[in-house]
Amino acid sequence: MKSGSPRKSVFVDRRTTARLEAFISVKEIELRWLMRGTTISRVSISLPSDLLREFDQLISEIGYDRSKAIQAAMRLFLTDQKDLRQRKGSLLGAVAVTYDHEVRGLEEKLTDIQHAFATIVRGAMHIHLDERNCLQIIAVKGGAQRVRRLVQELMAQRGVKQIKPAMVRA
Ligand code: NI
Repeated sequence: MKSGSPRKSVFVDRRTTARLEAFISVKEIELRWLMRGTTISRVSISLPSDLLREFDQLISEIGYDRSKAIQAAMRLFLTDQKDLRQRKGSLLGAVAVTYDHEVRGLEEKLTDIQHAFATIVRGAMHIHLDERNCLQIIAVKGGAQRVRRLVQELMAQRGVKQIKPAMVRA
């Protein structure tokens, strides 16, 4: 029912009511069975307002609620991270980093990190996205563990918004 439209009263007889109640309790049991062993935690997190606004707008378009969308985003993040963690040997690829260049000292810090990882960082491309945001594409070639360390170091910096490692085969 659309909000604002007049409510219609629906007559439901006692037998239908009983059936509906039985149906609902079966669904409750099913739901409890599906969620067995799963405990739900409620958390409070801090987010930039513009990020939340964009997130809420998109999820309302695709019909997700916040909890469901955040769970999906967390699973995606875990998949990404696990993928990089499981890699062994020598890696070749690029790490894309978006960041806010107005964060004081961040640009210098990102350069310092690349110098500290000079044995695996082969070069970088800088793209100015808009007034505030920059994208750096860092080409890497080297040991998986070292690449992971680089990604961790970059991600730990305040003002870094997103990191996407993309490893390829030679
Ligand atoms: Ni820039």
